[in-house]
Amino acid sequence: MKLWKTAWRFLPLSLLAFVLTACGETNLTALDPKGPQSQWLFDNMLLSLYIMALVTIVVFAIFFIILAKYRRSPGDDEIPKQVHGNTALEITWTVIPIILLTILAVPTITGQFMLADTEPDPEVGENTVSIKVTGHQFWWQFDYEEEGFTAGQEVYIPVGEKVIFELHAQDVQHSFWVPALGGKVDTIPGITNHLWLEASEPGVFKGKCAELCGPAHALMDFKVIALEREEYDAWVAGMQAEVEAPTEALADGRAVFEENGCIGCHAIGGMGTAAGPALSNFANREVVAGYLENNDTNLEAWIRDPESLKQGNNMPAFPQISDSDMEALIGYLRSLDIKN
Ligand code: HEC
Ligand SMILES: [Cu+2]
Repeated sequence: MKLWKTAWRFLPLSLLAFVLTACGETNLTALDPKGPQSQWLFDNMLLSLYIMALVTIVVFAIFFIILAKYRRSPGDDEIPKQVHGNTALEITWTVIPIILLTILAVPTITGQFMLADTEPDPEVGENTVSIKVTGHQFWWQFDYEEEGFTAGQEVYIPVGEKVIFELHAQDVQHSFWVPALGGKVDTIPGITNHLWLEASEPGVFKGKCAELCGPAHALMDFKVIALEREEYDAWVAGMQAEVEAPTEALADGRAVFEENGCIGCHAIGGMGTAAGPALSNFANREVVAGYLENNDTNLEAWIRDPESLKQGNNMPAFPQISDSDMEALIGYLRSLDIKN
C-alpha cells in the first residue's frame, strides 16, 4: 500500500514529462535526423546509450544479487573470509571496458573523417554548392559568392547534395546549428571554420545560434530550406535576376525605402551590404527578424521600434515615418518576391 502512495507522487511528474514531449518545433530536433550527418550523430548516440544501459543493468544486477545472497543472516556472527585481490576478476573488468570502448571508437573515429571531409560532393563535382555564412548580432548572412548574390536569415540548399558552409563571424562568437541536419560549429571572428551538411529530403529545417552572443541570442534563429535541384536552380536564377525598377504603384514605397536610408543596410539584389539582412526575397520570409510572424502589424512594429522586439539589435528605430509612408513602404517590402 505504501508503495502505491509513493508511486502516486510521481504522477504529476510523469504527466509533465508526457506533456513536454509535445513541446518544441518540427525539425528542430537532433532525434529525428534528416541528413547523413545527423543520422550518424543519432546512431552513435543510440550506440553509446545501449552500451551504457547494458553496463548499468549488469552492474546493478550483480549488485542486488550480492546484496541478497551475502547479506548477514540472523545469528551469523562469523567474520567472512577476508580476501585481497583477484587476478581473474581484475582482468575481466579491465578487458570488458576496453572491448566496449573499442566498439565505440570505431564509428567515432571513422565518423570524424566523414564529418571533416569538406571536399566537393563527388557526384556533382564543381557544382557543389558552397555558401559563406556570417553570424551577426543577431542575424545570419548567407553569401552565394560564386552565384553573385546574398541572402539573409534563410539559406536555400539543394536536396541530396553535400553543401559546404564556410563559417565566419562579424562581431562576436556565434554557433551555427541545424539540429535536424548535423552538429554545431562555432563561427569565430577572424577564423574560418568549415562544415558540410546534406538534407536527405526537401523541407524547412530550423537553425539556431548555439553560442550565447548577447541579449537577443535566443532570437537568433534561421532556416535551411532544402529544395529539389530544379527548384533550387530556379531560386538561384530568381536571386540573380536584375532587380526591376518598381512599378508606379510601388514607387512611393521604394522612395520611402531610399529616403530613410534602409537601402544603406539592406541589399535588394546582388551582393549588397552586410550591415543588415538582404531583403531581396523578403515576401517569401515566414518571419521577420528571425522570429516574428511576417504580417503587416509585426512588420510595422519592427520598423518603428526594433529594440522593443529584439533587445540589442543593430537596426535603428524609425518612429517618424508617417502612416501613409509606412503603408507604401510595407507594400514595397511585400513586393520583394523572387518567384514573381
Ligand atoms: C543601420 C542599418 C540599418 C538601417 C538603416 C535599417 N535597417 Fe533594417 N535591419 C538592420 C539589421 C542589423 C537587421 C537585423 C536585426 C536582427 O534581426 O538582429 C534589420 C532587420 C530588418 C528587417 C527584418 C528582416 C528579416 O527578414 O529578418 C526588416 C524588414 C528591416 N530591417 C527593414 C528596414 C527598413 C524598412 C528600414 C528603413 C526604414 C531599415 N530596415 C533600416 C539594419 C538596418
Ligand atoms: Cu549568436
